[in-house]
Amino acid sequence: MHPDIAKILLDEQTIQAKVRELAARLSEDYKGKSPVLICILKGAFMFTADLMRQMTIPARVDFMAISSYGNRARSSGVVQILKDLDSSIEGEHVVVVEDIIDSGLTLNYLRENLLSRRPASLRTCVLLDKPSRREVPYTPDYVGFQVPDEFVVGYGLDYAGLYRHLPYIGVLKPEVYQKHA
Ligand code: PRP
Ligand code: 7HP
Repeated sequence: MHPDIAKILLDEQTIQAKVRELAARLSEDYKGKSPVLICILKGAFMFTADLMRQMTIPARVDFMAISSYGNRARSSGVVQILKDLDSSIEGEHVVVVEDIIDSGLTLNYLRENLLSRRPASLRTCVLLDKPSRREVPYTPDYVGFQVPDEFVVGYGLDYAGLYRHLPYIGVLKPEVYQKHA
């Protein structure tokens, strides 16, 4: 285990089993269609890659990068698009892929933004859900795991840009935060 990690919440095997399960559900639900997976950078890159690899239907992938809001913007729910999709999603079946939903502000904004582009359908697939942190109501269509209100890293999720490479999801030791505070 990485020395900065206090405990492992979800080990590699558990994550990969859930990814296979979600991929199977998506492959069944979108049978006969070719959905577009929209990977929200950076956190969702690993989940999206593993998910797509386990799907048994043809799918395309596109990427968006969203600014992380400061405290002031957080209350207004305003998010900024740093990198937009390369292609139009008009008439497409869209699945937004996220590593985590916390306040719900990011996905709430994205839903409105993407719906205005008139996709045939729009659903959301998140690996982790922290329902206790929600500031705006949002229920993702596909959820891997519900997690408690602890700051987690690994499998794409970062603290200060680090720990994304870990194959498991864990809770950081408090002294790591204190060092950066
Ligand atoms: C994280 C995560 C979601 C968002 C969820 O992104 O990937 O996009 O926060 O939080 P919310 O539900 O409170 O809006 P982050 O800003 O950490 O950027 P990153 O993916 O580049 O690490
Ligand atoms: C964003 C985020 N990034 C990493 N770990 C968490 O627990 C997080 N919540 N919201």
